[in-house]
Amino acid sequence: MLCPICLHEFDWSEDELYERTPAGQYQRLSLEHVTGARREDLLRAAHVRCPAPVANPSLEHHLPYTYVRHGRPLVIGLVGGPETGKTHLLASMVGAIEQGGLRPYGLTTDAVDIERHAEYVDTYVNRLIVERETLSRTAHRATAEPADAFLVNDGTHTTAVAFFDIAGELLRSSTHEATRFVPAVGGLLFVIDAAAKSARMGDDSFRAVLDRLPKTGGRLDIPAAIAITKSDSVRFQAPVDTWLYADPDGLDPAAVLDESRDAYAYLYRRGAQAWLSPYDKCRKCTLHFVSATGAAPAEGRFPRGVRQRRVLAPLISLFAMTGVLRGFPEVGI
Ligand SMILES: Nc1nc2c(ncn2[C@@H]2O[C@H](COP(=O)(O)OP(=O)(O)OP(=O)(O)O)[C@@H](O)[C@H]2O)c(=O)[nH]1
Ligand SMILES: [Mg+2]
Ligand SMILES: [Zn+2]
Repeated sequence: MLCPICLHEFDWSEDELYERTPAGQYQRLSLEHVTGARREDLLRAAHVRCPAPVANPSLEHHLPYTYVRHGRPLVIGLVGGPETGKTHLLASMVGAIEQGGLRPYGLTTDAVDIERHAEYVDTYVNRLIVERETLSRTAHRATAEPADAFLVNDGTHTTAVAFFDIAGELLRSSTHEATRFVPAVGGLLFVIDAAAKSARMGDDSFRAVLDRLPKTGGRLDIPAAIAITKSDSVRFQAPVDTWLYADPDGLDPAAVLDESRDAYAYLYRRGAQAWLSPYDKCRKCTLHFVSATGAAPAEGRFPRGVRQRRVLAPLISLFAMTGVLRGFPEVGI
């Protein structure tokens, strides 16, 4: 197993499981003589301790058993500069998943860690979608843990998928502790702010992350999707309007290719070639117009409600390129 928090590789066994107490501590969980539904129920909330040596007990960490049980997880990293819209995009994507947005693709989901997922939904998704409030900039932390994680089942197999979303400034560094998940990523979600003024400069976080990952023949084998978010702010420009209001159901590789081509041309025309570096560097990369909120906030709120557009398209594309979603023709250009 690969620990997504510290990148330690370890073996684990079912005899050493932990449960979380209401106070947030971990204590040994004994499943001796526990069978049937009760056992399954306890297992769903059980944790495995990462055995990596730590300098300080506060750095000790546990991973949900459901996360390690399904083989190697898919780690998806959101990459983009400060305030590009990463946190709103992830909250909006999780909101769309909660509303059954993956069902048309034959995918079902469960939380990896029920409590943590509930906490994420409460502090991010509900705040944005129910309370209609903007989310805060992501705090600088010394370590990174997944923001949220799901078990995704495509009808034949289950993959654990974990999302990392750290502050944009920290992504520029290749040594900061919070970026430790970078070498473990199996899918990259690059986020571009459609409303950004200075397109020519590109994005330091793209460069830092791309430089750090292994390449063969000068290119990366890690699939990438580029989400041009806040597309609502440029929605009257062709061809953004066509794609932003397109019918989102179903995965049509031809449509993915067409949208990628249009989005590439759109960025190119704006002189944003530097933003296209993920496309140049990754063997498989798709581009998408999305909007996490449907409109810009006014005084920290979305008074007319949050209407996300096409936020699951980049995710579906990543799922198809990484094999989480099988039974669909290859996508990726
Ligand atoms: N118009 C519009 N504004 C958005 C959208 N998504 C996010 N925003 C706004 O963009 C700003 C930054 O969004 P965040 O999600 O916090 O950006 P971030 O990339 O997580 O920023 P850091 O955490 O600092 O790296 C906020 O004021 C949001 O309200 C969108 O889809 N459309
Ligand atoms: Mg953020
Ligand atoms: Zn670890």
